[in-house]
Parts: sequence; structure tokens; C-alpha cells
Amino acid sequence: MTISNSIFLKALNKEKLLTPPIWYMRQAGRYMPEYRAVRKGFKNFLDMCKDPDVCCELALQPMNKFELDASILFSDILTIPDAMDLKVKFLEGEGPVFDNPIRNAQDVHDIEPFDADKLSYVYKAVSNIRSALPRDIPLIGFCGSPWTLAAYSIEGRSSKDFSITKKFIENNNIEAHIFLQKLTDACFIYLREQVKAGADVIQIFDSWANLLTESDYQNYSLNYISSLIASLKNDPVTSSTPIILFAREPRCSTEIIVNTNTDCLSLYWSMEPKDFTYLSGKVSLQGNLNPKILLESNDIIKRETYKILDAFEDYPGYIFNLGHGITPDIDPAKVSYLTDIIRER
Ligand code: 1CP
Repeated sequence: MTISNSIFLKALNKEKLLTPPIWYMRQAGRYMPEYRAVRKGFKNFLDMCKDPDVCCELALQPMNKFELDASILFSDILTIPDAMDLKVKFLEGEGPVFDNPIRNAQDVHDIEPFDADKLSYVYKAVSNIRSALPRDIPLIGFCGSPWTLAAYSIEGRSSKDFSITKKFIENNNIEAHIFLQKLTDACFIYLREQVKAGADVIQIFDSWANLLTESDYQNYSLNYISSLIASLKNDPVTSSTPIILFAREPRCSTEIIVNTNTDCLSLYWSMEPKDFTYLSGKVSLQGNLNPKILLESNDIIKRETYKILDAFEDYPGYIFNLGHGITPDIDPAKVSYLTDIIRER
């Protein structure tokens, strides 16, 4: 079997398939006892990400357990701000915290030029995972969108409304754009290195797309994603690597997202499948079961999953996924059940 047999790559090539390929956002993580056993050995989550052998083991855990059609690099989107010396740490129960966030215009000018070599531990993880996977299973490399990375870097932590970030971009507009451009350049080099190391597909996570109005979303996020995608499509190393864009509940028309030239759109769980089937032939679609449905009974899981499969039945290039990441409260047995009912339909 070679990679050309992959149903995931076929779907990304907009082919119509009888059974959709399956993978799950955040398929490796705290909901798995195997993950928690490894995690216990590290105080700081980022230290674990800096060990390529451990990353390989963690990426393979869901592959071995559920036999999924694609594997995703085990890492985090915040490796780039960490490499920019913003000093990212993950506190128990709090998520990421930056010791050195971007707080004023001068901080943006003071950022050291991005040194891609600082993230060589990520490229090593990619090559380890690629070597360990069966040849016909693609490996997804990833990065956060420039906007999402900027939001964490300015806020200094996660937040509901990212009010510090919103004030910063209003009061320091020029520096906001300089920072977004620096992040865009870093994402391009970072993804190119991941592809060189063996990533077959790229996913861009715009997890904080929902914070911005339509015109601000175009201005602060989509313009930079479009420029990142254009750089990838124009580079001989990455030009044939399919790109998936996940945008969480964007407050804009679908057209302006598709205009980024992404190959595949990953739908958030609140988005209605039927509203997207008109994109047939233009982009592949991925999604979008609400991960919280996995806390319900098997009957409800089946009903909700089949509703989505029905909506995308004739869609050329459909990939089954969740509409956001699996949360730690989900029972892995429900993930097995979900995978089985999609394949046996
Ligand atoms: O303590 C722990 O064990 C850490 C939990 C954890 C894990 C398992 C974090 C902290 N990150 C990850 C791995 C991770 N993150 C992966 C690889 C695992 C896989 O997918 O199989 C990926 C692709 C990510 C991507 C990521 N990190 C995103 C984008 C996807 C999304 O969920 O929207 C985001 C926003 C992050 C930031 C982040 N990292 C970790 C946490 C708790 C968060 C979210 C913080 C917040 O709520 O704002």
C-alpha cells in the first residue's frame, strides 16, 4: 500500500467516496488513559512536546486504538510564540500562560527574528511519526493561524473575550499588523519544515476566528491566512500539500473563507451541514459533530452522526471529523462506537 491508496488524500482531492475517511481533532489527549500515563512523567506540557520520541508515541496512541484514516502531529500551536521567547507554560487547570506576553508597541519591535531551528524538536517528531505510520496513512502537520497566535501572545493566556487583545489592536494598529506579518512568515517557514520532515497534509487552526466582526476578520485574520496559503502554494516544497482550514464559528460569509484558496474547510459544530453543500467541486469539507454529543447515549450519537452523513452523502471530498476537539470528559469507548457506526453504515 502506498500513500496514493489513502482515502483521506482522495477526499482532499475532492473525490466522492462510499465511506468517508475519519480522524478526530485532538484525537490524542487527556481523554485517553494511555495519554495520561505518559503525561504524568512531565510537569510542563511543553517539555513533553519537546521530546520527539514521546510525541511519536502519543500521536500513535489513537491510531492504534481506533484505526483512523489520518494521524496528526503531536505538538501544540503555541510552539511558535514559545520560540519567539514569549515564555509559554501550561499551568494545571489554567491552560497556557505567557511570562513574557506582547503588551505594548515596543514589545512587537523587540521580537527576535524567528529562528526555525528552535523548533527542530517538532520536525524530528514529524519524521519519527512519519516513519512509524503505515505508508498509506497520511500525517497532518499544523500551525495556529497568525490571528489566533497573536491573540494568545497579546492576552498572555486564554480568555473568553480576549479584551486585552481587542484593545491592543485598536490602539496599536500598525504594530498589530507588523506582529501578524511576523507570525505569518514564521508559520510559513514552520510548515515548510514540517512538510520537509514528512507531513503529507497541513491544517491551520483559526481557533479564535469567532472574536472578530466580518471586516475585522478579513483584515486581521483572513488576509494573513490567504498570504500564508499563497506562500505555501508557490513554494516547490509545499505546493502539492493539501491545506485544511479550521475556523471556529466565523462571523462572515463562507465565500470570503473559501477565497483564502484553502483546499478543505473544517466546519465548527454549530455550522449547518446543508448550508455548505453548495461548495461541491470548490473545496473539500470536514466535520462537524458536536464533541459534546459523545457524552450522550449510543442512540443519540448514532442519530446525530447519521444526520451529518446524510447531508454529505453525495458531497465529493467529505471527511468525517468533530466540529472541535475531543474534550477530556469523553469516554474512549464512545469514540470507538462512533468510528464503527460510520464505517458500517
Ligand atoms: O495538560 C495537558 O495534558 C495538555 C493538554 C493539551 C494537549 C493534549 C494541550 C494544551 N495541547 C495539546 C495537544 C494539541 N494541541 C494537539 C495535538 C493532539 C492531537 O490533536 O491529537 C493539537 C493539534 C493542538 C492544537 C491546539 N492547541 C489548538 C487548536 C485546536 C483547538 O482546540 O481549537 C489550540 C487552541 C491550542 C491551545 C491549547 N493547548 C492546550 C490547551 C489547553 C489549549 C487551549 C487553551 C484554550 O482553551 O484557549
